[in-house]
Amino acid sequence: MTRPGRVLGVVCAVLFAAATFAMPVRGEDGYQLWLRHAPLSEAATRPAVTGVFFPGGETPLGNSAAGELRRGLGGLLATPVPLLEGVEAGAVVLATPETWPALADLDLPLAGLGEEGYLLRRMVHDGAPVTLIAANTQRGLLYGGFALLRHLGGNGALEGLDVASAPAIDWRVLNHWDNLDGHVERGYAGRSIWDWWRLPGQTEQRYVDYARANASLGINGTVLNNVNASALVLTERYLEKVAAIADVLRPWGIRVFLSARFSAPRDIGGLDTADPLDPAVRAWWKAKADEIYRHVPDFGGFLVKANSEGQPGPQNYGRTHADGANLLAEALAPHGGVVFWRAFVYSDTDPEDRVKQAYSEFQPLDGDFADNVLVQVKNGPLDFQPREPFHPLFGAMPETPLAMEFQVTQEYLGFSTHLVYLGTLWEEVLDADTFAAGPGTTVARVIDGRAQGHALTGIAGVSNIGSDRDWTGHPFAQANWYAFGRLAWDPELGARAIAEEWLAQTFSRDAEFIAAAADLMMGSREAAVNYMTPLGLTHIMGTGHHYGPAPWVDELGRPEWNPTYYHRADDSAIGFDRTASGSNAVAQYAPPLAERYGSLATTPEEYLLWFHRLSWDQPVGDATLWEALVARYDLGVTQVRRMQAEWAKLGTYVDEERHARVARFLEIQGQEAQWWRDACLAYFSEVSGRPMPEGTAPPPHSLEHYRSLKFPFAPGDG
Ligand code: BDP
Repeated sequence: MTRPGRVLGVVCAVLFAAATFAMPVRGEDGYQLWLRHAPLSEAATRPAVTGVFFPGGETPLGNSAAGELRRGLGGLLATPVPLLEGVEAGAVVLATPETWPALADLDLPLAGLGEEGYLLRRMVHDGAPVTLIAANTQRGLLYGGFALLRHLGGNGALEGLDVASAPAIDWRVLNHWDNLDGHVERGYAGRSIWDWWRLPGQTEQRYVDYARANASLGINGTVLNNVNASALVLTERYLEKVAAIADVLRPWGIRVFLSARFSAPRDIGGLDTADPLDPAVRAWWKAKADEIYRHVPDFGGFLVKANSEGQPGPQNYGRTHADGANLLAEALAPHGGVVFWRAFVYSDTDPEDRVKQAYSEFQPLDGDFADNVLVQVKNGPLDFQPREPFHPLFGAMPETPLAMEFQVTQEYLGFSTHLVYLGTLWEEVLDADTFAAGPGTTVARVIDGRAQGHALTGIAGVSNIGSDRDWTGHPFAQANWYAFGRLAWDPELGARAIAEEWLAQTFSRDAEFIAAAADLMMGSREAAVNYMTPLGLTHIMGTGHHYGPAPWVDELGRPEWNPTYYHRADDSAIGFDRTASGSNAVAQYAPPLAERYGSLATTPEEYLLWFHRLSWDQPVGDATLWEALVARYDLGVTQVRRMQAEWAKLGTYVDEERHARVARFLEIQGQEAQWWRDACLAYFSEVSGRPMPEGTAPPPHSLEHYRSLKFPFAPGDG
């Protein structure tokens, strides 16, 4: 380096250090998500890293990997991290066997890591202590780099580092329910991040930062548009826009998918039918797929909602879901694309218990789907409720790869106003034992393909991302995006460990802070269940927008849209009998579970009213059912008050801006929890004819008051 260069370097380092050191004390707006890379506090204990050795060549993925690693390490170490010309003491080596032949001599277990896995290892090379990030591909290096940053960002040490990791599931995909006009169905964080109007000419830095955040978790696909799809997205004009987004996401390993409207051949193709067995329709989809791949050579494929809630589908022509899925699969197959075909169906003419319908329709089609089709199943048989048992299709279609669909956006869990950490909900589902291939056949093992030997695997999360500066509206809703990505990579990770990682990177690495804030997160979903739908109640929210309580609604056009359909409360009993004496939905589960849920004595309390219809006087623990219900609602409110008090104590660890924002949201959550409790108890007290138990507070308003509340501008409506 020449003298002026050296001086400039020193000045830059000082400025850089000053800027990054300043980060935690300044108010933060949350834009950086978990990628803040705030300086490790004790300079003396910072890992001795001198730079990044990246004998990579100039591939887009490799450049992303090396650039992001330098950026992240620079933040953590509060000093710029240079690219090195060779291996030296303190180097982080970022290499594949192709780019650095020395790897071959090291006898590393790379073979099992596939296309996406990575290895992190502390080692001595030619006498120099170095940190190795090794992978078979540049994509693996990208994920490995982020893994090292996550490790260090969570106070992890370099010494002794030895990690090998590969994703359990192939397709780890976000589903955006974003309309082409910018409205996000069930979106609570502003408008769509995709500015379809300005595309393709203008792309935004936000697209890059979106891609970085997803890549940091290993998310490798994104469906850009709503499942309630407009066929317009498949027209030339929009495909150019799609291609522009794909170009931005590609260097971060993310492939673009589209939701396809099944009637597109009619809507935009000039045909008079969309019958999947019609040769002209088949030819149209083939030509359309070819056209898409001309714009986006690595296009991922289609997501389809068909014959569900008014969407067109193969049944309009007397065909099956398999006929429909296979039509699109055939068009995509020559290009390597896949179809995610959703199983979220219930019919407007079928009087069968709604939670049974998807199984009844799809299970008989097992084995009929083409090889590049995944059937995408929501986590529970109803619809993303605060608590449901797992969907009985998991395990019941051994010949068909099933993809999991989780809802990251909090449609039924307080929008982005409530702090509800969903890691625990998803862990509960993934760990559930289906017994499909004997005990231990967890949902996780079904979707990662191990239980039934599937090579093609997938998991989808309905995104909670919007144009809000902090992406998700509530600072803690970022944790749900994060947890989805981490569980998609490894569905056997623990929700608490994920929460702790996220907290350390997002707020503070202080152990006391992490312990307290993780406690708060871990209890938050159960609190929401308690103040919304305890003891197995479900689907009692407001009509249309799904905001707030409305258990009284009974006049909607279709029976299964009404809360009264689900809770069935009258003056003698409450709950839905799904045992053999009722709808027998229990029979859709493997025998050990059918038996467990079929008997009141063995049904866990959290599913009581989901599976059983019970007298208000039914003993539950030491109380009657009515008393237990009131106690649960009260507990939910108390839990939120406790969350408020706990958060208030954590002010010293978090920048003022985000601390205050969370505190205000918790205040709203407390008011809304109280409202849920009061409105539901006012209603159930009236239908049951039971007074509030002694020692409990009567709802402050009449039932009429709660019924009269209207929310015409609630966000996210469909
Ligand atoms: C429901 C949502 C609706 C979605 C539907 C779906 O209310 O907006 O379109 O799920 O998943 O929960 O298709």
